[in-house]
Amino acid sequence: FSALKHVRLFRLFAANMAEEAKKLAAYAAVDNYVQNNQVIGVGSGSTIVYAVDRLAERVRQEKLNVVCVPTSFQARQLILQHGLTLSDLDRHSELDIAIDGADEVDSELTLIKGGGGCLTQEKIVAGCAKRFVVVADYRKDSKALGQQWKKGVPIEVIPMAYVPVSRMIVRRFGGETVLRMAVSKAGPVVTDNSNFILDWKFEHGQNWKEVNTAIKMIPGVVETGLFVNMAERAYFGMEDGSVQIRD
Ligand code: ABF
Repeated sequence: FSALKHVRLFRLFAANMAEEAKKLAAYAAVDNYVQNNQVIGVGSGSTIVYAVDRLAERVRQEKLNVVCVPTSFQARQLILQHGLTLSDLDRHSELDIAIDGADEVDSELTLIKGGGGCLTQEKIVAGCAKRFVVVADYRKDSKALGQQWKKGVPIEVIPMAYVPVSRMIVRRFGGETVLRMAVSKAGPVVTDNSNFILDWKFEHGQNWKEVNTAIKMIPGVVETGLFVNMAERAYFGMEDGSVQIRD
């Protein structure tokens, strides 16, 4: 075996372990939170795919009557593909639960979200839910934000404002911002709401509540990927096959 093959095998092993962990967390959350006659907010990302799998399974097996409100185009597609009942905030503005992934979860259940670019709709849906639950693998668990997720806090901005918003954030809070580019590098990422995303690489030790409020006050900022005092619980799938709960 060459060293390269060892590295490849290890990466494959680690990726499989993370997928298994996502599934464990997602299944645990759906099994503990979902009940008949609920309106459920469906998050975005790769962990939520397992949650929707499990939700659809339970709906079929237990003949549950649930309605799903998506947080993104991806979530909408997932709901439709699984034959679940699709709704929206016009028809269901109060949700029983919302389940979503995260990029990082700190010890206080403050989250960084928006690595997938859907932070605004995710925050709106989570804000309409009586209970908001996070599903994640062990790599998202951290004591303080920035220890695990290195890409910074995503901030959705109105396109014409991305330069002044960027300047104001850096002047006030330090760090640096990067305009998120499409994989092709041909242009910026455009969100489901036709906006741009700035990834703010912050300095450690921020007061997230204050920072979130202050950034939201900057004209041109639509939303931040900081979720403060929103999640009531996080499920982490662990490397050893267990599930850890943080309340
Ligand atoms: C969304 O998907 C996010 O806000 C977060 O960026 C991401 C998590 O994705 P994954 O489950 O793929 O890690 O919920």
